[in-house]
Amino acid sequence: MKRVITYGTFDLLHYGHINLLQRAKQYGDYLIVALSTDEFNWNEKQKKCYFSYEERKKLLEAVRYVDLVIPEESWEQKISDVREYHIDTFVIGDDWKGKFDFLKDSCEVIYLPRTPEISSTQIKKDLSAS
Ligand code: C2G
Repeated sequence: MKRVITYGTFDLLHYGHINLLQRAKQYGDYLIVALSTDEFNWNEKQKKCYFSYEERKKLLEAVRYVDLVIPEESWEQKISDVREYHIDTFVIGDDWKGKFDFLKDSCEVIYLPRTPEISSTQIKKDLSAS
C-alpha cells in the first residue's frame, strides 16, 4: 500500500483544496491529511480560521480522497510523521515549492500546481464586499 501525506489549514473548504486532495491521492492508495490545529494556525501562520479544527476535520473526513486526518501542531513534525505513518510520498501545493525538500531523504516530495483564482482569503474578501 502506497501512503501519501499532505498538510494544510483547509478552512472554508473549496474546489482548490479538493483538486489538491484528488491529485495527491493519485500518488498512492492511502491519503493522510495533517490538518493545522487552531493554535498552530494562529501562532505560526497568523491565520484565524472561520471553522474550528473539529469542524474542518469533519469536512475533510467526508471527502472521498481522504483516509485519515491527523493534527498538524508544529512545523517540525513532518519528519516524524513520515516515519510514524510509513509515508511514501509527501504532496503539497507549489506555493511551498522547495520549502520541504529536506523530506527527500525520507520520501518522495511532490509540489502540485495550485488551482488559480480561488482561496479562502478571496472568498472572505468577496463575501465582505457583497
Ligand atoms: N491549494 C491549492 N489551490 C488553492 C488553494 C490551496 O492547491 N487555490 C492547496 C495548497 O497549496 C495546500 C492545500 O491546498 O497544499 C491547503 O491549502 P491551505 O489550507 O492554504 O494550506 P497552508 O496554509 O498552505 O498550510 O505545513 C504546511 C502548511 O500547513 C500548509
